[in-house]
Amino acid sequence: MPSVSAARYGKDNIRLCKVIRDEATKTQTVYEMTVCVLLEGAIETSYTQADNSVVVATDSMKQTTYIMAKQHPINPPELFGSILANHFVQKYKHIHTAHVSIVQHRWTRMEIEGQPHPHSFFRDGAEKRVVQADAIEGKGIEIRSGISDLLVLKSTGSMFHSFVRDEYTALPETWDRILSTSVDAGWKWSTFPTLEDVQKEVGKFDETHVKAREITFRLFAKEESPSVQNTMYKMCEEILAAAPTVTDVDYALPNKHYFEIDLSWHKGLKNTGKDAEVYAPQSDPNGLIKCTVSR
Ligand code: AZA
Repeated sequence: MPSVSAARYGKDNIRLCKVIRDEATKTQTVYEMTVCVLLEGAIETSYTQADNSVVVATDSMKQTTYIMAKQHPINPPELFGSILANHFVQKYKHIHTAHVSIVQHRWTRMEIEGQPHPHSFFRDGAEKRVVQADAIEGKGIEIRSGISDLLVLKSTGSMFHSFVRDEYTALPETWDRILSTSVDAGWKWSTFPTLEDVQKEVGKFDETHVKAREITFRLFAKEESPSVQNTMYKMCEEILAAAPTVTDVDYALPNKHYFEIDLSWHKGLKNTGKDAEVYAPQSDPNGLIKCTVSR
């Protein structure tokens, strides 16, 4: 007899924007995010017996997201994700876990004639702040904060040598290469027993986001990197040291290769090794290096 061994459902790609108006300073602030809500619980009969009495409609999840955004702060996204996830497990007896993921998009304030503009913003890159907040009945709220799509490149200060060399190896060793990646990093917080515990720690979320970004940039830029693996491990170590209530840090870094181009066939033109100036950026295939470092 088959049975449902795992099920969750919800609304994905809920887009919302909130404008905060500070009347005192006549300054406005804009937050934009894309939210996914997925619920788990005693919902098997909706699959096996067409029993919709256990189904909170995905449209209701979307409406709830708008209402919660109206009634509560949406920044930091860790807090908003926790409020929203907690709402679903508190409100519906048969819902035991609510998974909320948030992608916060950048709206950076314009500087006009040297002054921050009160209500105009621009998208300064594809980088996103991401949050996964899961409210689990009987356990609490689990949060992973992170950064995604942060594209970085250094034109020197990166090596890769002494790797396995055998009959399958074509890659030459290098002591000086371009290193480029799109940073996808995350840090998991020790479980918050209640929503109040998330609220108590609310200042930590922005602070740790800024620190993790600073650590990522600084180590990327300053390290004489022997490999992506080693550099990302050092980033994880520093984030763990900087944030005592973070239990695990993870990175996923694609290695966006820039190949040297041998132009010696053309009148002996030198463009490799120390003479390399013109490179061929590769879109695929790419290396993909991942790790999780736990306290
Ligand atoms: N790590 C690197 O930093 N560069 C590489 C790898 C690797 O595992 N493989 N090819 N190039």
